[in-house]
Amino acid sequence: MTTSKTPFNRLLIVSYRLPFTIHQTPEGLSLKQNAGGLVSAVLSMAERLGQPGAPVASKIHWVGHADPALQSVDPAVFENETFVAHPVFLDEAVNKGFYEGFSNDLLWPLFHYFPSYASFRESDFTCYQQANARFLEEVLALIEPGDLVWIHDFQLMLLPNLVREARPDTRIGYFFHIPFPNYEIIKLLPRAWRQQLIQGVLGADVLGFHTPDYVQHFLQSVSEVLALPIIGNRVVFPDRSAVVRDFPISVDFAKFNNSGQEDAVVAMRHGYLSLLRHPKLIFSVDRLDYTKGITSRLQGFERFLHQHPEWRDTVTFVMTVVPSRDNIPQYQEIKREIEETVGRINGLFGSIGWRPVVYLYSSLTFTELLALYTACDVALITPLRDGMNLVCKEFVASREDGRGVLILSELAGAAQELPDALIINPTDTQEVADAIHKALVMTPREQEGRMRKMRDRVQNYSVFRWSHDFLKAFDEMMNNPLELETDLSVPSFVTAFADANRRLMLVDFDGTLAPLVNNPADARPSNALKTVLHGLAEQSDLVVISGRNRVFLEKTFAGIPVYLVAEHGAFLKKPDAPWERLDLSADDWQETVREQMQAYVDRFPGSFVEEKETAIAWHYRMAEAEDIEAQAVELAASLRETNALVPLAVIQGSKVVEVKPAHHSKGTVALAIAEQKPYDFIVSIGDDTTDEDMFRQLPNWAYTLKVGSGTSNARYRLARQRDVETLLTQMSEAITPVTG
Ligand code: GDG
Repeated sequence: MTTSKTPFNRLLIVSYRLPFTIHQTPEGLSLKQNAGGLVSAVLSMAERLGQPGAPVASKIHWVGHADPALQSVDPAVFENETFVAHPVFLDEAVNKGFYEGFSNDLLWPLFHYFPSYASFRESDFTCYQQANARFLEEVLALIEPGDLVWIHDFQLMLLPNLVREARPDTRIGYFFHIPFPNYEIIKLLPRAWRQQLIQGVLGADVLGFHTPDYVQHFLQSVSEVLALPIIGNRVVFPDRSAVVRDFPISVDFAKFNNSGQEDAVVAMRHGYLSLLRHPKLIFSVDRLDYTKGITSRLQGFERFLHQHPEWRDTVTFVMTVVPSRDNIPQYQEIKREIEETVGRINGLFGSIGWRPVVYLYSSLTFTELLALYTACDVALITPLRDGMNLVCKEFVASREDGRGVLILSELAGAAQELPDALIINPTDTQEVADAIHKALVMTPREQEGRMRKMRDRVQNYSVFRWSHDFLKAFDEMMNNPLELETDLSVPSFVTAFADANRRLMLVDFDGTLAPLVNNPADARPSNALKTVLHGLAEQSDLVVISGRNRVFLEKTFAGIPVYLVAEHGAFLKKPDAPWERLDLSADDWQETVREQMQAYVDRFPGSFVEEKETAIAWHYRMAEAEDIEAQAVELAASLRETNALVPLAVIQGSKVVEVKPAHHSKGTVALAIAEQKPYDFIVSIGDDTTDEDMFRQLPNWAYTLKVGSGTSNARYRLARQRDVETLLTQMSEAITPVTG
């Protein structure tokens, strides 16, 4: 793994919980860090900074809520060799409304798609604001220039922006550990709350979610709730931008991989296996929560026992539920439901010598957990919704023997990374029953094949990769600012162009080579410009890179030896060669997209649908409705929901909303062309959001020119379309030998 330049001096972590406990030792009270994945990841960052044993100033600072009983403890106790803990003491009533109320009783159920469990209380929101403000006080008390503040999770959604407002120059990261739901769910929040929450997290420079789906959902909410421009994966503000990306969290692979053979774990494993005395063992462990799908998991197991009597007396399901929030009625209710279901299954199927479900309502030690991960034949992990789910990754990492089968819910974020698990829908008890059967009869060879792929994934994307990638995103952002450096110094640019040996020019069509016009069919480069292009194309590789279709481009540039790229990178035509199709995507999505766009044509006279070979576009330059831009945003948002076999990109250009397969773009083609030859001069010019992909993907040293106003990934700006013509003319003159 390469280590990039660290863009900060000290690291300040902020999370609701402090991952420490205060222990009584013979020398007095001392701070002990818990063994969670986040702590391991942060410790590895400490190593990266070369920090252990370093002076106090470079220790990692961790701000989090602590029990008010610790208020009287000497502050020196909150420090060990690596960490300084900064306890935030909250007023009891504020903490109740903030944590139990707004966080656990509203955001948790809502963001896990349980809206009927959500309680909307204004007083809770007030407490949430007050608590976030208290965390801010603590952060401000210790922040220094050059610090990076990394804020975690849904309890602290307002904090990034509070820090941004108080200290605008601070580098701020934010990571969201639970699912980010689609906009229909966010819409259930009162308008002011949703605005503050989204605005709140956008105070960060880098925002991380577990999966690409959550990122898309978040960006959709940003455009719906705040109508902010989004370029690529950045939300753009007038003075800065925020990068939004997926960073799948993981576990410390080596720790789990190595622990299975520790003496204590081996002894415990043997103890369990001799105690259970049944050949097959299924295992699950969860915190008590309605999102975990514990009852439907039991129902799946019950169905399996019904349908497969031959397995009775042979398989035991050890189901551990870790006590949690059981003072809340909903949690008491699911606990009762679980216990009833366990009782029913054991009563129906059990015998004197066999208890089908061994149910434990308690937490396990790490040794017990490892002994069960490594003893079981099947891990049955079936949440109804889970941001990521670390248990399944821990199970996989523990199986150094390469055996064992993972049954995993498709509604856990981890399912996107572990397709070699038996993926099930947790509400489908038949599917669960079938998967249990399939797992129990799976050959060792198949188990090993599946396990090897899953282990490779978890090993390659461990929690260290997660934290490393997150920090790297800051470096990348700092190295690629969105703000344009300067206006172009034309003489030095033209000289560099003329002096180069191998030149590449990538030029957009509409709004760049030709002015924007009401009817796209009327857009034409002038004859003078065509002559200039001809001259340029003879002495450089000139690529016209456009969203237009093949026929239009070929007709417009007939007789000029240019490269043509049509439909945003779907087709490429080299001079004197036939068209190549670069995109080979399925087109199952076209029908529904066409229908939705047609509905907008019916509503907004003057607008029309353009059918391309690989894309469909709704043009509304001629539509007169006053709120047409808002309507376009709405259409784009609903198009983003389209189900398709391939990922789709919904592009909002200048008076056009276009849908195309995501994996080709002007950027991918521009880069591919740029890498074909050892060019020593590259210029790309464009005016539209689709050109941003091109600006972003080309090498840093390329000249990237944005035409017109607005933020951009480009380095330079040309004020108007007609400046392009002037510039190209000067470039052409600089390389044309003077005759006569
Ligand atoms: C949030 C998101 C996301 C559980 N029981 C015992 C025990 N555990 C440990 C497991 C695992 C962790 O707790 C639970 O993993 P989750 O993935 O559910 O993590 P949470 O922090 O609860 O949840 C979740 C996660 O954040 C990370 O971003 O994956 O989706 O909800 O490490 O091993 N450990 C021991 N005894 C137990 O009884 N020792």
